[in-house]
Amino acid sequence: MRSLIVIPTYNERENIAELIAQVFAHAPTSDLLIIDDNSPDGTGKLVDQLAASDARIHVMHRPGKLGLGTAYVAGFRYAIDHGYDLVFEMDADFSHDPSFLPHFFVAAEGADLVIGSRYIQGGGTPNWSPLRKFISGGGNIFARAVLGIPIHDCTGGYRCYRVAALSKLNLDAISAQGYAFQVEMAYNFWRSGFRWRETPIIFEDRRVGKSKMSRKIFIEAFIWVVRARFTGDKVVRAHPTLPASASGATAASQASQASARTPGAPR
Ligand SMILES: Nc1nc2c(ncn2[C@@H]2O[C@H](COP(=O)(O)OP(=O)(O)O)[C@@H](O)[C@H]2O)c(=O)[nH]1
Ligand SMILES: [Mg+2]
Repeated sequence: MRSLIVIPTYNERENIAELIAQVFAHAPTSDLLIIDDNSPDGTGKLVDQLAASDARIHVMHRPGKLGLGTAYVAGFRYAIDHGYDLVFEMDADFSHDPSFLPHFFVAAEGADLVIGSRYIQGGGTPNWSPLRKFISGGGNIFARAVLGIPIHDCTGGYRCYRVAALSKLNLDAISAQGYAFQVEMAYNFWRSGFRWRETPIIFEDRRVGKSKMSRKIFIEAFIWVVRARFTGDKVVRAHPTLPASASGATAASQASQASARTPGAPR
């Protein structure tokens, strides 16, 4: 199994070196792709230096801040083009604790998408204010109710995708950028009948630096969910004639830690 961990960065110079060290401590055989959007704080230069002495580290430089969604789509394409089997999404700010990586590898054995979930037993956001819990938790309940999607954490961005399944989606048609991007990907996997699982994660607050998420990103997610409710049949499958699952989706029996459902049926 060849795996690639994609980490988009924008002004993460204070986090990235230590994060890379921790990622390799827990996933030494994985490769890393840092996608830096010309961070003014010099993150890109720093990762170039780290990459020079470690062949597992790859760096993609983009000219300016182009958003999380396009960064991940670029990472997915890189994984497809370079023959990886699994591709991870991970933030650079330690919110996604690298010590959970081994759990993802185990869960990925029977899944096309593994989502690190704050909203199943064992997961959580212990340091959040009640307001932040309400917004994130409420947003997920809203997405579940409106889209009929059974996934508990649709907005979380700590994930592992099976590249064979990803390559069956038309990535050109993915349009969302922020939290909506995560919902859009989860929705397309579910509606395509791919096998998905959630594995619990404890989401930590970022250690240093600032969040890049804005009110605009929340609004984008809200609008995306409502719009998808009415245009829901437009799953972005690359080849509509292919069977739905990458490997024959079945309602496999699931470990108690991971939550799984049968392939998503249209509402
Ligand atoms: N390349 C790139 N990375 C981004 C962009 N926006 C956010 N990021 C990175 O995406 C990850 C998540 O962003 P963050 O601000 O922590 O989001 P939050 O955890 O929801 O507050 C971090 O690693 C950021 O550096 C962007 O436009 N381009
Ligand atoms: Mg963050």
